Amino acid sequence: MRSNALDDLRAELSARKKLPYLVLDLVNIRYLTGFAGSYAALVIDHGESWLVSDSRYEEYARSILPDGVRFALQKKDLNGTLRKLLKRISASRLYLEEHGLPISSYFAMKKDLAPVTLSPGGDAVNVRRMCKSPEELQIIEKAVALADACFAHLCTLIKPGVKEWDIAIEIEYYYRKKGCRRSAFDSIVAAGAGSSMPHYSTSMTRKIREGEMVMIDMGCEYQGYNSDLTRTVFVRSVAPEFRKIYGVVRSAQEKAIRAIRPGMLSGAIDKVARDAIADRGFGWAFGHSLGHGVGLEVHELPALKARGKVPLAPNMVLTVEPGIYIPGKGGVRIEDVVAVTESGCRIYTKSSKEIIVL
Ligand SMILES: [Mn+2]
Repeated sequence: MRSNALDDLRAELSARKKLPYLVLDLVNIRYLTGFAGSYAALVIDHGESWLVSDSRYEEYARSILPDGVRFALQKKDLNGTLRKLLKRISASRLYLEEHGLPISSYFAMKKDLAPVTLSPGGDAVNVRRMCKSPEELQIIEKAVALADACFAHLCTLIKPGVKEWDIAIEIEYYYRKKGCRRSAFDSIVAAGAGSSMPHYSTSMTRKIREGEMVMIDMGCEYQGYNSDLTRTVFVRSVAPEFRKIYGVVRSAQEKAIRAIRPGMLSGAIDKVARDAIADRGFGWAFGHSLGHGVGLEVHELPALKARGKVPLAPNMVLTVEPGIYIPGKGGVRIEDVVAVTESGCRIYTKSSKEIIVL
């Protein structure tokens, strides 16, 4: 939860005449209120806000909700509770955070809340979440440090004969042992040719062999915030082709990081890395976007993608993760997390980008 986030959002929505506003995205509700349960809706209005949830969460919600947010117990269904609330504040219109609302729920809501009109409310919370508070930055930096420490630990375990799956399990164990509730996503441990698939599914049986690369993409969720780290290491030796590819990826990644500063468009950063890779003849082998925001979600706004139109701003936290993938042979990806500063960016990730041979 970010303190003041709800007040700041309310002021923005009020200025844009978008109150009352309904938030259904649970991550956004957590950001605004601290509520971390699995079922809730949040109605934001001028004076007060209401968190709607059911009896499973009543005691918990009442104990953590900040001033200005009241608890509304849903006895039957959400729409019935919303109807009562909207009547109480004499609302004739409700603005919706549209993303993630199933079409079926939308039609049911439209019918059940009539004559209240439903209107698109835009994506105000996700947009606000792009720029982190000092407290959020601190937690993310710690989450990144845990990923770095985990990677250093893995480097002591990777050797010929070890299964991808064993490394993946070690990642889970390490993070939980260090106080993380979970890893940020299913860790990717891809040995040899499997590493040519950017989102390879870690094998339970595949053993790491001498002369292969191992691509590891993993992150943790620490105090609600995520990290994301990719390194590609080599086992015993490095094939000349992949030594070259590693150099191309690394220099593209470092160029993109050097280009990050407030005012640059997200798409322009993507282009720096994409052009650097294309100039070396590997443009065809880098298909995904360069990176993404990281915070309460491991993938959030802004997307560092081709033609991305988001101007970077201080305190955005981004991944920078170009890769080159050669089908049937293998791939290299290098990913750091950086925070945009007033004049450039700070690299949170400390793991080495030199070629690592284990
Ligand atoms: Mn990533």
